[in-house]
Amino acid sequence: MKSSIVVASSHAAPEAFAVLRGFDEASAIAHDLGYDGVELALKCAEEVSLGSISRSLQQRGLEVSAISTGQVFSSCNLMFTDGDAERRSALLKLFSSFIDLAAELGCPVNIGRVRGCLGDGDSSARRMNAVDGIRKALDYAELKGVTLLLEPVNRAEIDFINSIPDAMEFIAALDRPNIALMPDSYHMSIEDPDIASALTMAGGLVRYMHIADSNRQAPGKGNIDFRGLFRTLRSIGYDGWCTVECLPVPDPITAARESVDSLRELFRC
Ligand code: LER
Ligand code: MN
Repeated sequence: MKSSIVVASSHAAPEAFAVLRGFDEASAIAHDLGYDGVELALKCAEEVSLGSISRSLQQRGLEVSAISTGQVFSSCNLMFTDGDAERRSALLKLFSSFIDLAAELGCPVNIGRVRGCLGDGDSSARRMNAVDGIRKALDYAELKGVTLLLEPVNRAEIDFINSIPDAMEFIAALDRPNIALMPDSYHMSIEDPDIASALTMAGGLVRYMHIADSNRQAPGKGNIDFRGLFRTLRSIGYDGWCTVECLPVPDPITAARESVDSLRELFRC
């Protein structure tokens, strides 16, 4: 397995859920702490320049594990369920540029909160908007050789696709080959009553992991049984990225250091 950490621009709001901020400084810290890669949390693809980010990472021997897109929801208020066709097409345009960047960097793109909310009343039209929009994004991504990763997110943040079974059902409805699952241990600790059996049920659909403890702090600071979780990951043949997405407490560098120290031990256990 490989370790990665979420990084965002120095202007990113707390809702970006990035541990480190400022792409170049963050890459230097990730490298010094011994991470294998960074996840770029972006509001739009233009936040980074392909040339300079590639140089900055290559110099340090780091990979980009994924592009994540939560700020498109939390800062730009765009979402696939939106009832407004113009806003949906603005989102698709923005997503296409993430896919172009991901094709260059050789990484997947996440769909977290950006799938959107359903709200009250009849939700079938909003759900269908999400199916249609995400299928269009998947078709474009397939042309570019990119995989999209659907992340279940707990009900306090979004009212649509909260648990592993919700995400598996939605992935089946999408009926496309280039979509897989990005479980987040923090969200699972809220929504999936038994983390081990949910991961076992998902099996080969699991292609990426977000790691934070039950209080969204570094692994080991809450009450998730991470040894059990990693045993389960190995039992389903998972050998991919484990990306730290914890709160930057007591400060970003301490959180990043404690997390990678835990991951190193968990990779061995
Ligand atoms: C949000 O809680 C989260 O976990 C992100 O990775 C998805 O937007
Ligand atoms: Mn996450």
